[in-house]
Amino acid sequence: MKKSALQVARASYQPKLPVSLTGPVRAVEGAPTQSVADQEEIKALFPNTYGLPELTFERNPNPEPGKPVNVGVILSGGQAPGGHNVICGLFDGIKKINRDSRLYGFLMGPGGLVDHNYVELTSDIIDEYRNTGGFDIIGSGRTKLEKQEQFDKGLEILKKLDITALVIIGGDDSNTNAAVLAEYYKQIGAGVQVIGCPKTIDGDLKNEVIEASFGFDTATKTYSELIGNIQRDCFSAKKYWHFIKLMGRSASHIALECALQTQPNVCIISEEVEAENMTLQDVVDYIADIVSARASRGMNFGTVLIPEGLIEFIPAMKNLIAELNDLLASKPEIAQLPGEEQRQFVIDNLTEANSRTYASLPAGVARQLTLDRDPHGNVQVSLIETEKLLSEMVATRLEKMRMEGSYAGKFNALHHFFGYEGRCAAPSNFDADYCYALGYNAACLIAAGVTGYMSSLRNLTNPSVQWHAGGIPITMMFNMERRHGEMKPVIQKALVKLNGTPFRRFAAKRDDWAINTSYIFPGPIQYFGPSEVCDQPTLTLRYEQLGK
Ligand code: FBP
Repeated sequence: MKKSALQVARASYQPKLPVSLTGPVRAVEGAPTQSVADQEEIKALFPNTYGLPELTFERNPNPEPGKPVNVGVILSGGQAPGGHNVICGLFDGIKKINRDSRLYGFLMGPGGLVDHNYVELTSDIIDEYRNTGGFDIIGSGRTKLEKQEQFDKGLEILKKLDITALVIIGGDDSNTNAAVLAEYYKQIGAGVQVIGCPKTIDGDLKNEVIEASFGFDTATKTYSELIGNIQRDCFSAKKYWHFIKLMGRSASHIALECALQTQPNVCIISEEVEAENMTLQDVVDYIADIVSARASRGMNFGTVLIPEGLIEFIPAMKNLIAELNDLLASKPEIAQLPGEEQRQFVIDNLTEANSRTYASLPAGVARQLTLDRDPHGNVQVSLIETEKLLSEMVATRLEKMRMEGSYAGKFNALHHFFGYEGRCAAPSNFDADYCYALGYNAACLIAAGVTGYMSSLRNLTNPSVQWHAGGIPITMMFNMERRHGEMKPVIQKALVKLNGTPFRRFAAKRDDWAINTSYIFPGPIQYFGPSEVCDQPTLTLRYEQLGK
């Protein structure tokens, strides 16, 4: 395939490993761990992998030669910049253990393991993908690995290829499944270790021990570049309001980070909407008031950032979606019913309050809420056109204000949805280093003989050579949640904390940004040049870790 000049130059970038991983390592055990909640239930469900200690890697002055190891790798779920580097780091790591080690990639996600579709990843293939965006080296998919027959089917091919360790690169749901698989293989004595790596642009797989998921850095920098460009355009033409929906599924981390980077006129944070018990109309009124205040100062333009999961956080909608999830789980045929028939069926089968909320929704949004869930039971929020819904409602509200004499501006709205634009961008220096180190570190966890661990690097606001490498038992991140109508052990999703520094910094400034145009134009990601331009972590990470 023909390469761009940047791809060629970028191929020779050598990611910087933490010092502790630059030679032979030994694992140092910390204290035993426990899950973040529901300890007794989770302990009972994971008798073989619960309570394991955290691990830290140190340089090993007296290493023993390692035996060759055959490893399988899976990319799971949505693309995130840097996935290829995780695989490259893993490849280099297992070759460091022993040069006869082999790496097999299962194709198109977890389904590749179950259906025995794989490719051996040799150095020729690996070298083509160093520091590139995308997941195309082996493809990704959303098949949910959860049934014993899938685990057993997977074990057949692992045995055939003599694979003794499997690395699953995924988000909270995929790592949840990795832990279930680790427990099962341990319980039946399968002799296969399972290691997870924290991936997702959404930034919601993080906690006390996992500082960030990979891909968030590059994706938010890409979206912030685009938002900055739009802001410069709207500041030049002064005639449009841009409603920009940003990916991120439930959590608003992406919207918040982009707001911190670009200083838009409005950014809605779903977690705040829920905490303040706001209705959809409250959100609309909030935006309309800002549009009107700017209009009265002669500014009929602006930017509004909307997290894609907003709908799910409006309390009335949240109740509706929870009941709809159960209804769809018990009657999956609803999703196939034609338009009006489906709407009526749902209205007739919901409890009164939810039925009323559902009936009040525009037909398109109501339909989108009854579409099939993804394999993990999530509403496919990326399909709901919240940006259009909000701008239409804002226009209606402004007309009402005009009639009442409180608004006399012009309102022309344009709509954008940024998500896919950033998921396969060439990884920033941060993500290139982070991902390579996550993969290399996963190889160290394999060498340490452990299972049910997530590859972990900490101290991420410092240069990568100073990061702390180790492993975290995945069960440590578990709590019980309702999924598909049943209580299940899952990794707790990290939502935006309203008492956290990133949100507080935003909240302290937003009234100023609303009225005074204070846009920032971050420009494109830079891969070569001064460190202050190329190597800055996200503001979210900086504020969370350093408080400033
Ligand atoms: P993951 O949680 O699998 O990392 O996916 C993230 C994401 O990009 C979400 O932000 C978005 O809602 C979803 O994937 C879109 O899914 P799809 O790729 O199936 O269209």
